[in-house]
Amino acid sequence: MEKENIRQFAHDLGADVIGFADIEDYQSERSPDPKTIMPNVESIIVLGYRELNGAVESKNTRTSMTARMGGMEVSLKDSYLLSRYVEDKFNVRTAPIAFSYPLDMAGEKMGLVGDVSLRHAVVAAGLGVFGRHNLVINPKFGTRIIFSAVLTEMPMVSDAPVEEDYCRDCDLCVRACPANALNEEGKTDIMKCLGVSQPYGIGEMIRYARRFIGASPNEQKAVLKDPLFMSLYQAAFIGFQYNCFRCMRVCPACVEP
Ligand code: B12
Repeated sequence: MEKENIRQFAHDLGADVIGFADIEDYQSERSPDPKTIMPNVESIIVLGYRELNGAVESKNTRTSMTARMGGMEVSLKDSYLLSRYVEDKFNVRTAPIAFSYPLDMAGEKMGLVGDVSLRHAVVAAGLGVFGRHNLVINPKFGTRIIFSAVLTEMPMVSDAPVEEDYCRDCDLCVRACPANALNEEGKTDIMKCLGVSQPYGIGEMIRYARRFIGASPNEQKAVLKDPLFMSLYQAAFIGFQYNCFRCMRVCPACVEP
């Protein structure tokens, strides 16, 4: 009854798929204990948003990223509104979980481990299974789906897990990865992935700053005219931008031809 009520609300907001997990079923070794986020957390509501096929298939990655930014914005707003709804209607505490950032930048995590691992939450909430690309595959939208979530103090039984292994072991993702980041099964080589997927991230910013600081005033003028500077400048106000969607794009699982 409660689940159906919440499902309807989230669906009306714009989520494509909605799942529930008892917090005991959420197991993610490298992620923090959810009780450090909300001490009496009992369940997690997971919301999924399909990617737009035209955008994810586009070789123009700005177009893919534009659609992604739309998905991120909707998911942020929805998880916030759903959190408010559940707090008000059921008189329990809730907390929305970030799509991606803010991330813990301190210590070993260095912005590479979310406060909640959405993929592990997706599996626990019966919305998908891990594939060879280390992403999750949803039975309806395949790999072309992104997620957000809400932690709640409301006890919930987990939705039935996805039993079928939708990964076809075709290795298309492995071969399509321009960074060779998926060569080892069950592990993404993060640094290799980052080098291609976030070319205007912190790594490039540090390299650029070093080049600039060490240069003469004349060389500095030239360095400022480098299109790389303009891209870094743009990234500084747009935020994280992905420049690669290939593992999502090539995965044939559950995608209509
Ligand atoms: C940090 C991060 C990254 C980092 C590091 C990735 C990593 N190794 O975790 C970088 C920048 C490299 C990255 C890249 C990408 N990311 Co990212 N990322 C995140 C983020 C913010 C945190 C992930 C995290 O906490 N990882 C640390 C822990 C949990 O990972 P782990 O325990 O080591 O698990 C890893 C392996 O052990 C393995 N694994 C674990 N259990 C199992 C079980 C089985 C059976 C198998 C086979 C594998 C496996 O998979 C994991 C990946 O390496 C999440 C959002 C979130 N809060 O969850 C998005 C998220 C995982 N990213 C996402 C996406 C889409 C991408 C990219 C496609 C980029 C893009 N264009 O969007 C690539 C894909 C790279 C790839 N194929 O692995 C989506 C995934 C959607 C989906 N359908 O699965 C998420 C969930 C964002 C979202 N809100 O939807 N990402």
